[in-house]
Amino acid sequence: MSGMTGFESHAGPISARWPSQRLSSLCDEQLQQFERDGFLVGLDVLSTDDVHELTQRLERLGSELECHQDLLYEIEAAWLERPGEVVLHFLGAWRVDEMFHDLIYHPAITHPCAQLLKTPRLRFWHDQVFWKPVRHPGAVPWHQDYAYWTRTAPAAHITMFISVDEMGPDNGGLEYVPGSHGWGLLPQQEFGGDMNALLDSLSQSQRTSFRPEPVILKAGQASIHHSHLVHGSRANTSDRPRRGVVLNFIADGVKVADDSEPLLKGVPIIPAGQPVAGEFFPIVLDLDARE
Ligand SMILES: O=C(O)CCC(=O)C(=O)O
Repeated sequence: MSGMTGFESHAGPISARWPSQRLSSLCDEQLQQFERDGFLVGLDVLSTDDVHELTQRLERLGSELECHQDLLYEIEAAWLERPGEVVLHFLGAWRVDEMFHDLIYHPAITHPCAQLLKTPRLRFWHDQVFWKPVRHPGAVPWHQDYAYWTRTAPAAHITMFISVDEMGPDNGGLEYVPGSHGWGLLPQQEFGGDMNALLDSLSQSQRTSFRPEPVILKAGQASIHHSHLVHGSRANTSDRPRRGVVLNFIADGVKVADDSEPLLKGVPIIPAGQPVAGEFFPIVLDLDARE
């Protein structure tokens, strides 16, 4: 992994940091719930000690963001221009910090995602951090994740949101629109733009069904959502920060649909039609190899 990360990493597909024998599995009811609603909430992913360590590492990373610009894939441009108004959002922490790196192999994270994508081989796509400081007005406009990912196809992508802090409506918690994963692909939304801009693109019946539900998580718990689920979040009106570490995965076999630019900043171009693969997109779970 030389040059790929800012640390010496020897972690293979199964990292020594996590107890690799224990794969958390979703039950049939959860699988059906995901099919119906497009999301699951309240998954226990990180221990109290892990949350404590991740918080410390995140705070260090947040205070040194400029030093890591080479390794990070992206620091949200709108945040750089208007940090007092826009949520801090950056991609690529897994290349900077060893714990963020190892997190992508965590069995309580990878197995549920593989189950929901119905794949034996789960591949890492990228990570994201969404950070709302205390009493911060930044909202994340309603959006679907796949609207940002059409450079890869087919859509066999999934998102896990891991809450670093206790999260609810008062601190600008995530909100999901149940059933909206069945609405087809809607236009991409501008980060830092109008929270409700997406509503202009909804049909009358979609507007009628637009009933967001708050996602309530304890620190260390996670939610998982479908690549087409409409979600967003409002301002943090509380005295508590609201930080989320988001991990995005794909089923092995997803291909590059557009090679006019690298898939992510600094990543070698993979020709269109070729599967997404290579050291930047490692296999994080291979169920066939475990047997
Ligand atoms: O943290 C937020 O409010 C937005 C998170 C998000 O968009 C995601 O998890 O895909």
